[in-house]
Amino acid sequence: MSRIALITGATSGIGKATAEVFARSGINLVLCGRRQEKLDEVSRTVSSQVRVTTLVFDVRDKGAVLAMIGSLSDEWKNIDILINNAGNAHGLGSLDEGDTEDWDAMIDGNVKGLLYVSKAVIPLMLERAKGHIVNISSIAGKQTYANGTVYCASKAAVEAVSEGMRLELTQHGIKVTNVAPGAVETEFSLVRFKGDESRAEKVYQGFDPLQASDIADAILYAVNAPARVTIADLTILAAAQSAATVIYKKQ
Ligand code: NDP
Ligand code: 8X3
Repeated sequence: MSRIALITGATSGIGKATAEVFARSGINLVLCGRRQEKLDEVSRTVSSQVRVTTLVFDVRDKGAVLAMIGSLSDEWKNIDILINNAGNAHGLGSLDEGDTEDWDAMIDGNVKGLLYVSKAVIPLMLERAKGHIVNISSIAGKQTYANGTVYCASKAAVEAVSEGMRLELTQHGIKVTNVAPGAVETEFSLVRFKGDESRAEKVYQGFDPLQASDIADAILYAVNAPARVTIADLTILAAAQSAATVIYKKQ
């Protein structure tokens, strides 16, 4: 089989777009997410181009992560590329008023979930002395903004994990790429604002936001770089965005 990529958060947004872009490049796919019906939809879209299998689990559930990835057949365990993409922001508010369940969702999903998936996949890469891990961080991992403190902290942790992984894994032939997008129009804001569509839409109004495919194209570039090249860190902003909270919007 040609290359295999395992993508978390493949049901929507950046993960789904990465699945589509990878499929067009002949990369076989292990698609992961919590929503089976969405995974099936993405799987149907790409299955004429590459081989696909799906795994349904919540990245916060350590047992499920290890069991589901462990349940892959020997052939599918030959994972060449891991896209650690699953994650979300939950809420936007000050620490004193913040909902601790939102904090748990962000720290458990964006940080611990990424670690659990990596713990399941890294030994498979070490056995073959090759692999490429792409961690989806955020501009929020590089620049903290008020009312987003916990989300920003979770993404700052991803930045640290990317650095640590590169320090540990380079000697074993495993590349690590950290991708830090700015504002991408996906389900991200809908999740952050708990289904409030008009509030979510406003985030992307008045400028031309990044599309999920823009990030997917950059990920493909990183995983297709020559063997001698590691794309260590990519920060990708909309042309109208100059910092985490600075977006030039037309009135
Ligand atoms: P979406 O909401 O469109 O996609 C999030 C994906 O993550 C979904 O497929 C969702 O799948 C999955 N996911 C979320 N929580 C869990 C969980 N606990 N267990 C398993 N899967 C989970 O948003 P994006 O595509 O924008 O987000 C993808 C990544 O990009 C996230 O890490 C986000 O923080 C990051 N990012 C997004 C930016 C943006 O502006 N959109 C900017 C910078 C970074 P399901 O619900 O089916 O489980
Ligand atoms: C998502 C981008 O700036 O809304 O990570 O936090 S931002």
